[in-house]
Amino acid sequence: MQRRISLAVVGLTAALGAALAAGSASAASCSNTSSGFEAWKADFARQASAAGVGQRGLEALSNTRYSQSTISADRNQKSFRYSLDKFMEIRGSATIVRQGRDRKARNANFYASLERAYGVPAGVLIAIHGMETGFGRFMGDSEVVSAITTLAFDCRRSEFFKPHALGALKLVDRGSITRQTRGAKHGELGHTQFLPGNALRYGVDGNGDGRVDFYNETDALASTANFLRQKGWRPGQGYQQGQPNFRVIEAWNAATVYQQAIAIMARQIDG
Ligand SMILES: [Ca+2]
Repeated sequence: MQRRISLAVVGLTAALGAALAAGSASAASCSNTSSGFEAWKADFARQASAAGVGQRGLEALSNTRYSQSTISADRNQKSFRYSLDKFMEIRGSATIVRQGRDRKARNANFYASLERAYGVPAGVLIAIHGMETGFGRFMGDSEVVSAITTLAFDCRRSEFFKPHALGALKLVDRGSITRQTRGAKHGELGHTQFLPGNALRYGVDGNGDGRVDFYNETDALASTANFLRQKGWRPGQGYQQGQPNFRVIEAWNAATVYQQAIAIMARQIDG
């Protein structure tokens, strides 16, 4: 009996030792500068592998560079301090609405097919597309995998960005992006600027070519509609403030003026 207890204690001690070793191995810490990025990457690679990231994703991770421009942009976010009117003016809402109506008229069947499939009307998708990238004209010039990995390493919002960094690596595995793919400063992808974790989760192959490509307009808009549907969009219900689908627009972007602007522009586009 004594002997068995001793063995149990030894076993427990060994388990504790292993747990402590694992704890220290996974504790490569975040930083507010580039210092320690390479050591953190090596540790994050182990976490990524355990989370199911494959060889291509891990290679992309090893090739990432600390993105100072992403951190500079992250330290200097200002646009949502504006009033709604000022925000809409600065973001060119009148132009988005005018061009958006034209896009809807020229591609009526396409937008109707998205509404049949996902229940989301054209105006909402077009307003988001216009607001995010000027209908695909400005999709960003930051390397997505480096940007999102840098944000996962940075201490300010590490826990928020880590799942998106893992998402980006899995998108590389799937062939949706490569390590050279460029997006916005926070790693947002393609026509409607999905964060990588959302791209992984909600992306759909809208044009049926076997690949989910957020730089293809059809795939990007179908994925956006799918995101909104999965977040609770109710077909046929209103999306202005106070109506059931406004809270789904809230799920797309956390900034109130952005949500209000989308609802207003979408109504003007939908007529
Ligand atoms: Ca596709």
